[in-house]
Amino acid sequence: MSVEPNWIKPALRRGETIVGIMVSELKTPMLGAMLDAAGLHFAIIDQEHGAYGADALGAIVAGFRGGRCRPLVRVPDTRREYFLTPLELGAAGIVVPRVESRTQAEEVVKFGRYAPQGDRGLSLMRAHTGFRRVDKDSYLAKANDDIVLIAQIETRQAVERLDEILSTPGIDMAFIGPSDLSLSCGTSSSLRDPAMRGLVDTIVAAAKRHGVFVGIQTYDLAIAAELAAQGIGLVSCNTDANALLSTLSGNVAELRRLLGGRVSAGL
Ligand code: 3PY
Ligand code: MG
Repeated sequence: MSVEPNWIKPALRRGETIVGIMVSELKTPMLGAMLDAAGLHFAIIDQEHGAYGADALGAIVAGFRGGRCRPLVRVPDTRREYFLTPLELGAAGIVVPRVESRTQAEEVVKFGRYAPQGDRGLSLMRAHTGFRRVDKDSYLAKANDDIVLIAQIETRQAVERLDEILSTPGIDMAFIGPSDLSLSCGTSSSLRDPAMRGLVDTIVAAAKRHGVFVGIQTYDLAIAAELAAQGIGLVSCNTDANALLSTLSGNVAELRRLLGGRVSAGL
């Protein structure tokens, strides 16, 4: 938890859909304010595929303070130090790629929650407490409740072990990564493909069995709406790179349609 209100799990419990973006390229500290102004509910700042070191992450996460849009951080791997820095910078949750076993899911909880649920290291007067003197016991209990711990389900092995992963106490959400899942399972990555939809259905059913939320990454808004109706509460509906490229290439195409050959073909 940061001292910022972490309203993600309460909204999901009310059955609301929360909408956000995966950010892997942009590094401006204004990002949080921009995404908040766009009406997004969360951003996943991606340290798996994106090149964000601790310094860049610190500036970016700080830029979300005061808004409703909440910063989640996708860490590169399941390691203690990868969790500690984003959480103490004030991340509202941690997304862990390629969770494939009970042991790994237990490590996610160990690194992401304070004792007794986990074994997160303690340092209180930092960004996650707003540098305030907090009452330790109530802060730790609230942080343990508020932080969203998200296990990515994106390999065949993870699908085969859904029950052991999603029954791990302290895991809040299964996040479906269609790209890696398709590669691992030999299907299309399109959520319109029946084989991929079958995998999604299997994951959603397991999540329901174990009372955990489900999230997904997709650009396909019609499918996102279908999946939301099916119970997928967290939808990451774009990436920073795609949002820029699709808008700008569309602008060029539209001007070419309006102006024809007057728009330069380049060198
Ligand atoms: C995937 O599709 O593999 C993801 O990790 C989503 O970002
Ligand atoms: Mg992936």
